[in-house]
Amino acid sequence: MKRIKSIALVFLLAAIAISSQAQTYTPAPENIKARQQFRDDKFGLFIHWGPFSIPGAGEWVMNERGIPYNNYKRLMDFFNPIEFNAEQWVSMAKNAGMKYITLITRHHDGFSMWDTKYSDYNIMHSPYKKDIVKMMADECHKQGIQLFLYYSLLDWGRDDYPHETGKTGQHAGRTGHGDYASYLQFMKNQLTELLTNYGTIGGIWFDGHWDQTQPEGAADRTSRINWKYDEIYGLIHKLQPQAMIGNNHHMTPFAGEDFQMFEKDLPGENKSGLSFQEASLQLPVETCETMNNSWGFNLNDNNYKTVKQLIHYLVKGAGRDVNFLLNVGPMPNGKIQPEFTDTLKAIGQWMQANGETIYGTRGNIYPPQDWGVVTVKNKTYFVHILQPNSDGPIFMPGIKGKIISATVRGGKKIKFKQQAEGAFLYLDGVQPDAIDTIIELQLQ
Ligand code: FHN
Repeated sequence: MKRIKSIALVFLLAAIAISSQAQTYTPAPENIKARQQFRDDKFGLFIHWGPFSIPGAGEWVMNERGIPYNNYKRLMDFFNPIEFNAEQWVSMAKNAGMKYITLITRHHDGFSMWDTKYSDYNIMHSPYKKDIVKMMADECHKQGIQLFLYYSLLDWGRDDYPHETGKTGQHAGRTGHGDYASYLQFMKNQLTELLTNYGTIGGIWFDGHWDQTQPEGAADRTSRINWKYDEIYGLIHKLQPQAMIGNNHHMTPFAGEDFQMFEKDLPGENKSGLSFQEASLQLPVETCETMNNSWGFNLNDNNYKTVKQLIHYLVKGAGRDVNFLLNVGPMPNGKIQPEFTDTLKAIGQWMQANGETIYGTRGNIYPPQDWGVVTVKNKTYFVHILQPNSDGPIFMPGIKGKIISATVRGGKKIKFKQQAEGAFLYLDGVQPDAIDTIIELQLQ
């Protein structure tokens, strides 16, 4: 009896130690530095790619069409992206003005895009037989751009994933019981590979937590399983302390996370129905969005966003201190469709000319207005006029600090008037820019 009591006490103390460890996570100095860098970088490329690209119907095709896993898995035998060229993808991102890339390493269909020892359902067993994560990591390191890795917590194929309580993947044909201890060990093994064999990693982008919760917006969003994030996050921070952890659970950040993400919304909006959460005031924030309406390659989706729409999203994000992760879904042969590459090129040209008003700036210093947003660097306010309302002046209510000059970017000085309730910027004779008229205010 005494022995049982002391064993129970040991377990209790271990549990307290683990949970207090999670709650008292102190990011390493290199992680704090990485967060600042991330805030400065502002713009990244998201890549949704894998055998799911083959049917050309988006990355949820298995689930949406109710394809049993054993049939779906055959896609691996046709995944042979001989046109893939890591150098071209990374250059394309850099030329678009992007400072990091977030690559799918394993999406919900469970296919691993690297040479993993822990699952046979991986790129080395496809006809391509080359480690895509390695090629991308090497190229990113060569070209000096950060690589983040997307990793799905949810798996539509594995028997040990707790599928009985999952919302999706119910037509996969699994009959056995989930076993989270086994699945957790599998994820830890794979994450160890990703954080050991591919050099410095910018961060891990988790997705799929929502598979085990009530729908978005429900009052109770507690998870049906204990994911043991303290173990997962602890492992990542131990292996690469600078690597930033984000989890697309669409909730307030959990202990141990280093950035927060929104999906298809800026904080404060909820057009997607996925964004009921408040934006974190402590952690860097990112939002991701698609070029058309799909993440993975979709033959039937021509709803392309315009260059102007995407630049506006980027600028509005920067004004709110939010990074923009813009997605492409490459084709199964490894090429990226021209509609995407053309748009990225045009965004890159804009960033070339105006990146100074975005990179390294901070937002949320001056609140968004109907006409646009303000990004700030030291004593310079970049006033981004995205929707010039009328011929009248731009009014900046409640602006703090004394304005000493106002200049159209790359052009002439303009008149302004500052009084107790705010400042007026007079745009008389200023030709509005088709995308963004930027006024630089110098403050004392
Ligand atoms: O189900 C995924 C989806 O396929 C895609 O990866 C997006 C990207 O944010 N996240 C999930 C939906 O929330």
